[in-house]
Order: sequence, then structure tokens, then C-alpha cells
Amino acid sequence: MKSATIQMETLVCPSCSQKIEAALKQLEGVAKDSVSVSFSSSRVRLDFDEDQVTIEAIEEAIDRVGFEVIKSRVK
Ligand SMILES: [Cu+2]
Repeated sequence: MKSATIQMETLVCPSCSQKIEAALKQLEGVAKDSVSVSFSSSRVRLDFDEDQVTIEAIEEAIDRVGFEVIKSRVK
């Protein structure tokens, strides 16, 4: 299991974070309970199984719902 912190462009309203959270929870390999989107810091934290999903795929899922990823850190 890996842990990711993803910095996004500034979110403009709280419903943005709900949209992102829902999209990420649908991804195979992402630990659903670990997904937390902070509206105030425009940041996502989550744990994922690197055998099932890549950080690139996670970033893509955020992109697909309309938000730009600035940088990600995985450890
Ligand atoms: Cu919004």
C-alpha cells in the first residue's frame, strides 16, 4: 500500500471536493476509507494498492472530473 498526497489547482467551492472524492472512491485499488479531500488546501490524501492502480491513473481520474493536478507525492 502506498500513500499519496496530491496538490490540485485551487478548488472554488466545497462541491468540487465531493465530486473529486466520489471519482476517486470508484477507482479500483484506491482504499475508499482513506480518501480525504481538503477543500481549504485543495489537497487529496489517499492510500492505494500499487499493484492495482498507478498514481498516473489517479491523477487522470481527477483530471477527468475537471481539476488540474499540480503535483503528487507518493510514499
Ligand atoms: Cu465546485
